[in-house]
Amino acid sequence: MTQSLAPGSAPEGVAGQLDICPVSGALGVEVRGIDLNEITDEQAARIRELMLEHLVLFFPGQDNLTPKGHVALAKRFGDVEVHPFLPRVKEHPEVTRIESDKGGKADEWHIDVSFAPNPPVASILHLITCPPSGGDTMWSNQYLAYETLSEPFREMLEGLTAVHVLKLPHVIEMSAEHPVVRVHPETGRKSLYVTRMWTSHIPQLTRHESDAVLQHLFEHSEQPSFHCRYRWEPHTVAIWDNRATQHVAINDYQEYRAAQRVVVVGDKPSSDTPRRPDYKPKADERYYPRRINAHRGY
Ligand SMILES: O=C(O)CCC(=O)C(=O)O
Repeated sequence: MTQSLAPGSAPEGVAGQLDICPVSGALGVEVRGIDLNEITDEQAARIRELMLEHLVLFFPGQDNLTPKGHVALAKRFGDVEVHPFLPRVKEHPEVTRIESDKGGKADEWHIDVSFAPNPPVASILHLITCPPSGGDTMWSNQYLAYETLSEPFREMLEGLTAVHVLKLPHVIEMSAEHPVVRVHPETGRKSLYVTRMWTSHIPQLTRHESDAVLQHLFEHSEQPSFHCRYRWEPHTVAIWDNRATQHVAINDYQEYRAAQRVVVVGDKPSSDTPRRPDYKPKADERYYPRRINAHRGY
């Protein structure tokens, strides 16, 4: 399908035509006909619109994209931030380098940097080197995850929060509390906002309740009918909405794989219901210690 840019925007030849092809029924489109190294205001607006609609966009053939261009692209969508601990590209601290031979295999479902008070709104990943086979990445649509829960279960989740923790002993510790169901600030839609890699517990529940609810939400939100799976070619760029998706890099290869990522700074996730600010768990139901993710030490 070839779609023109936003109605009334620049004529063909100036802003050009975008060729858009769905990757799955749940989310994700491949977009061709644009050079991300230098985009116009109209193209930036159209990309944002497409991201809000499809949640993850793939741009193959971006061989020209330099680290400088990558940062400039991200700045079209907001401020960019330096990752708290991942390796950085020399002279471009905003560009995180993810290399398989240095442990850069994000092979558990996660939302980027959800342990921060203001997790990124969007992430932009540039695949530099791909293994000959394998190394795909999957995304899951968290609007669908929320909308397919039963109404009583959704009601139970409203107003609850979850704690997201990063704990690397002797390196860094960060944590943040966010709504379990967040309201997207641009679309107004609700999505599930818990993730296996970072979410430790729901502080308003007992340990057993929290473990059981989170286990169910992890399994529910990771199910294949909410996914797209992308087979990378070198110099494909992905842009995703980090507020309504989670993702996982499949660890099924031995060879070298490298990618570079820039994230766009976010706002504080919000919900449209009270967050039980006065709630105090009784001492004997206080959450401690947790079994889900116990291997991480939280
Ligand atoms: O390497 C990938 O495909 C995904 C990397 C990732 O999980 C991330 O950038 O957060």
